[in-house]
Amino acid sequence: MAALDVDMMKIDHHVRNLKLAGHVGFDSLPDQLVNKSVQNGFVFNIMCIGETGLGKSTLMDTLFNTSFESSPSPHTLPNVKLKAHTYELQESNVRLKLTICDTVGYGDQINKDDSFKAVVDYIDAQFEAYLQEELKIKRSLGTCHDSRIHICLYFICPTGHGLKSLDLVCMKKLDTKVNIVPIIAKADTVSKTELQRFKAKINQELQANGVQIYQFPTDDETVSEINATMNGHVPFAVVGSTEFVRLGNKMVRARQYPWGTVQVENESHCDFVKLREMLIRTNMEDMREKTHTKHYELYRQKRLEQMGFTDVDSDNKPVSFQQTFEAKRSNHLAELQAKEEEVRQMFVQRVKEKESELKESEKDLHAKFDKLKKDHAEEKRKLEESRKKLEEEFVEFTRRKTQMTASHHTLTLGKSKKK
Ligand SMILES: Nc1nc2c(ncn2[C@@H]2O[C@H](COP(=O)(O)OP(=O)(O)OP(=O)(O)O)[C@@H](O)[C@H]2O)c(=O)[nH]1
Ligand SMILES: [Mg+2]
Repeated sequence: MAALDVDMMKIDHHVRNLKLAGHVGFDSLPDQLVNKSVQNGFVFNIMCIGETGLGKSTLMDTLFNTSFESSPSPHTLPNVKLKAHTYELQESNVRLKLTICDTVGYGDQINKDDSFKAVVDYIDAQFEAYLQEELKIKRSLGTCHDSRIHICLYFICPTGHGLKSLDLVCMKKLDTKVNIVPIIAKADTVSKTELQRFKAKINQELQANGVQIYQFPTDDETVSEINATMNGHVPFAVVGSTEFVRLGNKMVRARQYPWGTVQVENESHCDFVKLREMLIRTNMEDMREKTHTKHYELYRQKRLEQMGFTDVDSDNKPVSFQQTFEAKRSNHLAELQAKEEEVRQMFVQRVKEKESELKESEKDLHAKFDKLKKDHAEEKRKLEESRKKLEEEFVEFTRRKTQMTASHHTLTLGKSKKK
């Protein structure tokens, strides 16, 4: 390891500019990259957060111009769940592995304190799965399915009054974990003038609460102008539909009402086209990249720090992975030894306690035995005494009896002489 460090220090890092004498061919690198990406296909994961029946599934069908065949959710679930489905889509020769993750039962509970928790846990679980794959010795990041959420479409209820507290709490919890794009759902239910006020109110509330929503990037000059304009239209007011009406010689997605028709793709009717343009046609790659370089990076950094890894020590000197590992290993060993010592001490203490308990009971037993012995001797002595007394009494009795018998005999003899 030390030898390697010394060798690396000898490398001259000075870079010189050289001119090529002719065509070499590495100018095809961007094309090679495109070919490779097309061959591998792309992955994109969308999360839809919104109350039950707010038009999440309809909007996904509208956005990808297909039918994902979802079933409506009940309003009576005791807690929020997340449901993810993955689809393979193809447009021209580009394959897209699309995962749509839906909240089920969001905002339906009386106590909404934990509604966002399931969402946060789900996003973290996808990051954790990727991190665990990255930390393996044999990694298969290229082939394993990347399930990290690239965009979170937050469906705002078209009340016209601003955001609900659940909306703010949830978006605040998520803004460091995922690219949030808030949208006003079922925008055909809000009038044109109301909508402008509603949008302004939402933006002001987001700002006042410090919620960082996803900004379409303006650093790439090919899209900077359109993205900057679109940033000014957020939150997009969208309408979704699974029904089609004939417009000229074309069938278009629309919602029909007794007083007229809302055309989903008509920019004067709603912002659906803007949303599709921003999410799918212009910034899909940016959202994939931001997820990896910003949100995942933050998660990874926090987790590695939690595990005890660090880039620099307390003196701001670089610490290598191996040093951290060795420090952690010796810490762990020291902890183990301390634990072992503690267990040993506890064992010795327990043995001592048990020993003194046994000694105590042995002493008790001895005392009891001595007392019994003494009692027994006392009893024996008393019995001996009574026996002696009885014997004496018996001797006395026998003596008296003999005496009595003798005197009775003399008396009888005297009487018979008189006759
Ligand atoms: N007015 C109006 N109604 C809509 C819109 N989008 C969907 N709907 C209607 O709202 C109802 C619910 O739509 P879904 O797409 O099933 O809503 P969801 O959010 O997926 O519902 P769950 O999955 O059950 O939570 C359906 O009757 C749709 O036709 C919209 O943009 N405007
Ligand atoms: Mg649905």
